[in-house]
Amino acid sequence: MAVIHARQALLVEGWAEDVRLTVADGAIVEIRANTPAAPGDVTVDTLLPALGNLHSHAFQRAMAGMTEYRQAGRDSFWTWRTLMYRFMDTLTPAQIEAIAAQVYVEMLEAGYASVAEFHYVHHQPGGQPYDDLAELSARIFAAVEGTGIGLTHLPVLYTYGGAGRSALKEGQRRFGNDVDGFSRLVEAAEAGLRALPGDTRLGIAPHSLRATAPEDLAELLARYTSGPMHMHIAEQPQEVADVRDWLGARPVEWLLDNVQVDARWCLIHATHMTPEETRALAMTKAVAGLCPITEANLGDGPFSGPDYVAAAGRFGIGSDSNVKISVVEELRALEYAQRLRDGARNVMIPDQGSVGAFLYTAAAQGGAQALGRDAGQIADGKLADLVAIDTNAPTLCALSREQLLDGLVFAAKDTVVTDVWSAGRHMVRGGRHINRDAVAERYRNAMKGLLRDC
Ligand code: NGQ
Ligand code: ZN
Repeated sequence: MAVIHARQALLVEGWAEDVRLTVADGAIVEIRANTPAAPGDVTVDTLLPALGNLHSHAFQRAMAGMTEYRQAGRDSFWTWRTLMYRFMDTLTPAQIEAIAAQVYVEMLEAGYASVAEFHYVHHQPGGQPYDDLAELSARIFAAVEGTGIGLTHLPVLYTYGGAGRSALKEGQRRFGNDVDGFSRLVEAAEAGLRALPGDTRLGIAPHSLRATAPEDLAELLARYTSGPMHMHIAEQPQEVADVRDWLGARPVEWLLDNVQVDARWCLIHATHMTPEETRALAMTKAVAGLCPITEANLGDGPFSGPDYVAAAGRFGIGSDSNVKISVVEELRALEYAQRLRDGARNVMIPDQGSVGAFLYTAAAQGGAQALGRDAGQIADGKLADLVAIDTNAPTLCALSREQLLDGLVFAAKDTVVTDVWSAGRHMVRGGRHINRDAVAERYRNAMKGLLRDC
């Protein structure tokens, strides 16, 4: 059992002062406001629910900064993807583990308590399965154990190279499974998952409409009837056109017409939607998995924010390619993309009010839903996914409580984060992950090996 004392905390009912919060078995078991700290309490300034990161491909972190060099001709999402495939193709299990550990340290230090790892590199270079089918899932689990982040593991079904059941291309062989092979892989991963803490979750991720097919998707949904279901959708105009040529409807339109999309679903990106698709998606109670930094980096486009939030659509944020891991910058980029497109301010909110508070609290709840985690709010019985920030920082010190989340989202640096707990595991203290140096050293060594080999 541990007790945290916060000068102020954002509870479900709103702000409270002098809050003593008791944590047992990873969950919040008691909250008392207007109560002074007792000896032995961990004392912090301002306590908030910590966000879940709803979309990550951990290994892509290691190529941050390597794809920003303009080649002859026009670079695009698709040329980036070719470079990513090439980079991915030499990664060893040990390198994947070292990279994931570094990524998870950075996520925790940024204020994420948990991550949905959208895991699609399954096989050896060339496509031969490892002796343990779930070898690379096991490497993710090892990184999770070493860093204390909460995991929703999402093994990915990736069967085809593109829309219309085309064969996997050269760079995609490490991803490939049919539905039966995929089920065996999930089974193998489940054994390893059971050794992780009780807040760990398993979900399923058909990669995208283009990497699967209608009959396979139906079979997948028949086999896995509960738990999170994540899929990339409508990220690029070319993908929208390819799916329309193949299935006769736009990706989001097709999915909503053919599959029971509900609150277990998280649709990643959902960038290119008509107003009708946007409203229809909002009605399903699924979460839109927005990854604004990556979407900007890859040239995807801005999300249809105004229509979606007006229809009470749920959303959360993900760091996707992990080119930059930052909660505050992710939320900032989401709102700024809307402002740049619309020539307006304070867009991503349905009514009047604090945009920062709306973005932060909506993303906390949407992220928790997408990860299948009973978290996202500070309340009795919820997982203790918590982040403490220092409101004495110059970027925040002049703000009233009502302005604080606006300051956090629009002005602050990640360095205002002092402490992070994931299901009660106190992994960040004084702004540093408790294993930061050892994990970074292992990462540097892994990168030296990687650069030698490729
Ligand atoms: C991914 N990236 O899963 O990492 C994809 C590219 C693919 C984004 N969708 C891989 N941003 O499409 O095969
Ligand atoms: Zn992705």
